[in-house]
Amino acid sequence: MYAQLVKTDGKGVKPLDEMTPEERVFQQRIDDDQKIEPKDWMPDGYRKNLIRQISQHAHSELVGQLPESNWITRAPTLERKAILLAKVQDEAGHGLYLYCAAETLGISRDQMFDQLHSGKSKYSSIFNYPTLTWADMGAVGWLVDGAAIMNQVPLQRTSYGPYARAMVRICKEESFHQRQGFHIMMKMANGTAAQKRMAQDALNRFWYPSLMMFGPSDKDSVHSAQSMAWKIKINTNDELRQKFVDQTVPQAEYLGLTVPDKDLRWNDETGSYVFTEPDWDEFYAVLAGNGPCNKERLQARVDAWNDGDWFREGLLANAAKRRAKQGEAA
Ligand code: FAQ
Repeated sequence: MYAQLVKTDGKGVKPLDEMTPEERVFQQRIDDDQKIEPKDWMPDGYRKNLIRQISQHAHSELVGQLPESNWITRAPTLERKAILLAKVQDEAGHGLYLYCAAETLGISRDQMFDQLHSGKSKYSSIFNYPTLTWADMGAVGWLVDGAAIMNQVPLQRTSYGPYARAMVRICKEESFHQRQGFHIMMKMANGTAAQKRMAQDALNRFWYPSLMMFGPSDKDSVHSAQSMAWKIKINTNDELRQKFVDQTVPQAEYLGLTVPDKDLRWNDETGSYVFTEPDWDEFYAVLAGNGPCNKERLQARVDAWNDGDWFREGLLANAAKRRAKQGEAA
């Protein structure tokens, strides 16, 4: 159904009758909901677009560990510490599945890290905001993982097999992450007056950055039309943002917290909430590297890479030794 919209050069729409025979067969496979696998023929644009999206997703998982790992040593109880530790480790695992999925498209892990460290490749804007209080751990789990799941559940049906399969396990784990965040919010919102204030403050600060996670509004989305034609994306940014608002507002009400949007209202006709859009100037400023924590986050990743240099060298030296020994034995 999307065949008429397909752009293969990333610049213009390529009508069906201008496609090469290979492109037509490929599009038909997508339209028939067949999975594309690493050794299958695929248009260059499909490969590039997938590498872009999957690697940015992988980077988000890695950078996404930073705001939460900041709180592991300060978690209020041993149980909370163990849960947070497990969650942060899960995010590292998600990064690894995603890097592996991207590698099947012909890019190396080193190249992807280089793109992250040089600023060529993005990671999710949300992780450029600070986590100031323990309630922020609740807000991150509830809202940030909640938004991540909203986006990632449909991605289990994405057209590229390795990406779709990685998403299955990731979604299961994200679901636990969302619940542990909501549980923290429940405790805080039903705690002392000071704890409730902290919970409200966390919601105030994380609400709009969470809405931004879904990307620019559809009219400004560069990749949506192409990505949806290829089923790299299943929904538009605005569709998912709306679903997230519709799901989350009643949860905030249940917590006794107020969504920081004075114009928020239910629309009986559409059966959904009318809400205020995020400040898109702020969104683009964060994307351009000018968010509250951009420099700190990227520096932490670059430092981790540089600090691990001796370890990578050791592994390579050991591998070379083993190969040499095997050569001698042969
Ligand atoms: N932040 O044309 P579109 C997580 C960029 S989940 C930064 O609409 P697209 C779990 C976009 O890349 C978070 N950049 O783009 C976790 C493009 O720039 P480019 C990660 C953004 O790709 C939870 C430009 O704007 N999830 O980490 C953002 O069709 C808790 C134009 O935008 C995923 O990556 C943004 N928010 O739609 C971990 C899910 N939005 O590449 C730890 C998979 C847009 O041309 C703790 N990705 N941009 O330079 C997607 O679904 C899509 O890539 C979107 C963006 C929806 C993110």
